[in-house]
Amino acid sequence: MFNLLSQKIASLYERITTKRLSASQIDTLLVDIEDGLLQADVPFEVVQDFLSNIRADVIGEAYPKHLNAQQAFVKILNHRLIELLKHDEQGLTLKHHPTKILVAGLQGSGKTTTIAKLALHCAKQKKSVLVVSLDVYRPAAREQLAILAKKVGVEYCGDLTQQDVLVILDEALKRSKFYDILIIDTAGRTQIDAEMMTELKTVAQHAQPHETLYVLDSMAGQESLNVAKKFNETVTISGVIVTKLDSDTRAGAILGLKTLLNLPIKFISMGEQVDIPANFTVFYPERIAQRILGMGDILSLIDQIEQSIDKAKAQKMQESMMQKDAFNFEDMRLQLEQVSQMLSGAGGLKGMMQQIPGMGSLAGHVSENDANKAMKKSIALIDSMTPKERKYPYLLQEGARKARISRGSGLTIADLNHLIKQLKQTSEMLKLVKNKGKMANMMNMLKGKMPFGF
Ligand SMILES: Nc1nc2c(ncn2[C@@H]2O[C@H](COP(=O)(O)OP(=O)(O)O)[C@@H](O)[C@H]2O)c(=O)[nH]1
Ligand SMILES: [Mg+2]
Repeated sequence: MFNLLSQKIASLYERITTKRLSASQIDTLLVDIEDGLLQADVPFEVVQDFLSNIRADVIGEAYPKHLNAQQAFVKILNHRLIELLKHDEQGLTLKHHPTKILVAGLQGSGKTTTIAKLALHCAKQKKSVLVVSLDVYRPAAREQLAILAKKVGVEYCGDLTQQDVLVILDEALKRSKFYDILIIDTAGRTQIDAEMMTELKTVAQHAQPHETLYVLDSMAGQESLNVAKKFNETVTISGVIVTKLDSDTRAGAILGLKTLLNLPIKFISMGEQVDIPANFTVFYPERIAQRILGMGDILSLIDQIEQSIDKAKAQKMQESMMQKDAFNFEDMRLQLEQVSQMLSGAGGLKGMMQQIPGMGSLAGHVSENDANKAMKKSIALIDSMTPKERKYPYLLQEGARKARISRGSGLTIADLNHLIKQLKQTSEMLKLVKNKGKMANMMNMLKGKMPFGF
């Protein structure tokens, strides 16, 4: 899947020869990306959104200045692709006992095959699994599941001659008390019909499933999104399993699941064999994005570059704190950057405070917003200073410099004075600690990452 798109992106990558991506350059690239996405069957609306985001990244703040133009191009694309695929909702909720999973979708989409794969996936996590099929309409549909269940070593439940769907379901619900998981297979039609939807709704009301998974055939194209929408209106879908990703199809429709339907993909499935674990895997947006981009080595190179930049910055800060008496605005800028990076990853300020022994109780008293604002203000002020001023804070005794900096940052002289005071306090605190020989201790405690004023 996505082979053509990957090839297209690779050829665009080759065409970037300048050091920097300009806005006009990106416009020509975007035309080709648009082509590639539409050819891959990505829905038009999704493509337009995607392109305008990429464009904004190239001309805006998000441009990765530490990378060359080729790398920046890959990084931006990768980030936006992941964003298209990543949903807050991930994985299965298996906390109930038994956890009831209802599986729905069109006929031939791969429901029965996928259920066997899912059952094996759960069994591998030491869960006992019971499966049942309510497809009483197609001859041998239930036998198919019974045979596949045996193949992957899980129980099949039910009398294969019973024709009443709710009787079969009731029996399965009763027996499921002895299992961790019950997976319910349902009947499908080649296209949606009212009768089938009514039955599905009744089944769902009766079974009260914890997860309702929709099986989406990646070969079905964009129409599959409309069908998913109809299913979602009938029984609330909690996740999607995308099947037949082994086939050479234009699987672009799956890029619309989150944006257009707000549905999370939970698993991807490939191959007809049910007992090969690699044929059924948890969905990782990063991996699919990488498959679309086809630029694994460049992405890991970018990773390495970014890690070494972070390391070098941390090293520099540590050295300057250990060796110099005075703490300057350069150091402060570095710390602020690290703190804000850390905050964005640690569940925000409160999340971070809760992880620090003794600070948990304070977490309730801080305002995330205020802290963010203060941090942004400080950074804006420091960015308006000349390199010399950042290095030698005593220069800021001059009124003209103060006026220029506050103007440049759009803030007031009072804001700047406040920042200077903070710098002095930190500097003094550091000297004090250092003199007492407790630097190592403090560094340990703060791990070089604590913001000022805490
Ligand atoms: N290549 C491929 N074939 C699949 C996959 N999943 C299911 N199939 C095939 O698709 C056909 C329909 O599958 P089935 O599970 O019976 O679909 P159902 O009608 O939704 O229950 C069968 O021939 C399966 O072997 C897959 O991921 N890849
Ligand atoms: Mg079936």
